[in-house]
Amino acid sequence: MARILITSAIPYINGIKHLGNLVGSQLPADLFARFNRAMGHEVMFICATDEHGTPAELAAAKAGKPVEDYCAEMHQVQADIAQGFRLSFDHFGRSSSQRNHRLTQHFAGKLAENGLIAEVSEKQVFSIDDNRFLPDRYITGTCPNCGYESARGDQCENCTKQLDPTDLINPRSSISGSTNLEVRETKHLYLKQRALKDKLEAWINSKTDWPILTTSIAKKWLNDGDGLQDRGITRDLYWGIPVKKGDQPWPGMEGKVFYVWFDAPIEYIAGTAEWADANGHDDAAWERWWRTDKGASDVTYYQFMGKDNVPFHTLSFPATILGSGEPWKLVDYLKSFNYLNYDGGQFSTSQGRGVFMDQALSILPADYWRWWLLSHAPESSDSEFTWENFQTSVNKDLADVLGNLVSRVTKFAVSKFGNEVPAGGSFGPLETALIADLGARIADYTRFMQDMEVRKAASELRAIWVIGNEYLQAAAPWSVVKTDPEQAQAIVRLALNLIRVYAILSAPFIPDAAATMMKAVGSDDWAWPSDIHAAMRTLAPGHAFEVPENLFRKITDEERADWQAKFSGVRT
Ligand code: B3M
Ligand code: ZN
Repeated sequence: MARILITSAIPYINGIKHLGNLVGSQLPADLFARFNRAMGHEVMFICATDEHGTPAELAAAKAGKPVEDYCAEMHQVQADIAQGFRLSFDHFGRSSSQRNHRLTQHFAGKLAENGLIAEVSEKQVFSIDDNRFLPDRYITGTCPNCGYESARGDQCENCTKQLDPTDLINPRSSISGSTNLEVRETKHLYLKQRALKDKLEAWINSKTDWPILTTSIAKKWLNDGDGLQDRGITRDLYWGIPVKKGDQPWPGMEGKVFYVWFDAPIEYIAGTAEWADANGHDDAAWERWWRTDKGASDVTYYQFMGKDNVPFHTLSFPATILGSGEPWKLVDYLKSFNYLNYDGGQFSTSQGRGVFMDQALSILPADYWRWWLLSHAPESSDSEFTWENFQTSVNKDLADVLGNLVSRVTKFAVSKFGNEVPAGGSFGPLETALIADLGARIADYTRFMQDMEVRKAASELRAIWVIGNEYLQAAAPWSVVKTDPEQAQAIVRLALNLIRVYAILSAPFIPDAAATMMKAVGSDDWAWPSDIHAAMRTLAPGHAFEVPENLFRKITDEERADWQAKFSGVRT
């Protein structure tokens, strides 16, 4: 039994995520967590809300609420939606937790002790019309690297370059649009990433098994221009983690907070500590996941995120960890995703374009979305959501192939032989061939899941469903029963066992349908079918089963057209 630590990029608190965000981090992380639990491994799966920074302050102001209240409410909203999508976090934390305050201040203190923090008097953009310093994200301008005209002060969305606001050409306030900006002097802390370049480079170079998408982004920014830049890690804001050196005050930094991207990844650790607190465990319980001197050396740590978050996880966060000089766990495997596009354009939170998580659940249950999103995960390139494609996948894969098999088998079995697994006959050549084919395909499926090859795993699973249908078609128990009822019983017995095996294999993708299937065959044995011969005989003659409710309904052309129209505009 292995120990597997999994984190998903933590969603910003302001607003609800769209399906593109979901498929780029939380959903594939959940798939992987469910699979590893099914394999019998010990899993710790952590996510949280990313609560600090100006977007939260501004959203709270817009809602007319204190930012603390706004964040508490939005955290609950996101937690409920996560539950709606069956995201099986061991803990869904909050980056504003006291745990994260203490850990973030701890890391800053260690970095200072190790000479890796510089105090820099710097010039910062002040918006005269808005009467405030403008944080990075709230300055828009032209990217000096690629010329994109709507680059934000922290990062260019177009070329992923991490930026400082003063790098932007023709800057303007994103709050008011005002160009009436001036530069004022203020003191900030900088993390001397440059001093850690060799260590970071050696570490990244050692990751030969990482997806190309991940390492290419990491290496690009490691060697960009004059190399890795030192990064400002403090801000002039009210809402955030107060700047302290461990638990000591930091002279000259009064009234300032840490930059949201400094504290957000530390929340992966803090979220695990929050898990321990919430479950009445001591510190040792979470430290054994994170401290290699306290049991974490046998943990394998996987991170999931969209490609825009890769630089922060391959450079900035590892710089914090390495720079601390303490034995904290670094990520072992970083799975990153391209973008999912929406119906001929981009999903966009700021423009309210696309389908958002709450809207998706209001029209169809989680499994429908989980299946489509994961089977079309933007792994090797960007992919696109269209309503036609969604309708086709749901109707074919889920309703025609899987749902239909389950309902046909159980209904036929009950009508001919009653609601117990029939005892007659024995497996012949068709059954032997199916079992051999299943064994080979399950081995492939298991490997794809282990390797986080999400699309390949989905298409193998689909193929596994298809061969079951083909077998039934060929075995034709509804004809055989007329001439050889014993043989029809053997076919039914195999097919009922097949439903159980499908429940186990499908559960990471479509957990609700899997639970319904397992319940229908009257079993609670979720052991991974590594031994397919045994697995196809688990439900013995006399074992009771029932006909489940219809697993999946089809999407009609009318519904598709309705939804397409309903979600064509912009969410306000
Ligand atoms: N909150 C970006 C996002 O929500 C950011 C990720 C933080 S991971 C530590 O997409
Ligand atoms: Zn750019």
